[in-house]
Amino acid sequence: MKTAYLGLGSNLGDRRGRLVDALHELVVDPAISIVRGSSVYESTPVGVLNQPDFLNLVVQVETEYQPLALLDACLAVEARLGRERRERWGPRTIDLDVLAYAQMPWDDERLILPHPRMHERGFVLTPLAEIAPEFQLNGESVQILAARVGTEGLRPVLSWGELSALVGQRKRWADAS
Ligand code: GSY
Repeated sequence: MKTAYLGLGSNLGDRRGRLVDALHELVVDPAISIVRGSSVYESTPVGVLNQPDFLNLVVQVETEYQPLALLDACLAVEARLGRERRERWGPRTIDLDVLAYAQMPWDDERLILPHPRMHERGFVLTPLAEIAPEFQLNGESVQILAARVGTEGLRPVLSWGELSALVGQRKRWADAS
């Protein structure tokens, strides 16, 4: 089993509902266990600015998947949730990014680890610092990087406890139907 970090985001439609659905998909995957999650942050868009605000969070998972299989599992979740993305940096119903896989670097045409832009993104670093402040990225701790980038444009809107309760309800509903 390896520890990995996944970033989740949504800025189209029922954003919180899509995050709950995506986490439920991870929960029912026997090769993935969610160990902890951050609060959910509403965040102003980075990159293409003229799009709706995102909801973002980060989860720590234990997984039997190797990095590319974990990427495929994330892409499969996006596909099952009917991901819509009209342009590369534009709005999307659901986004699951593999941010890091243990301390293992990876670099091929499908996946670069750690995620090449995460060290400059507050919407990744602030939630990641909640759950893994000492995690090392390019020789610096997430806590230091998060403090440097700051929290401008980020508003905590839901705790991990509240979100995981919604995921539990979603699972009970799925199990009963
Ligand atoms: O892969 C990240 C998608 N994305 C986001 C995001 O998730 N949150 C914010 N705040 N801005 C973003 N820009 C892009 S692209």
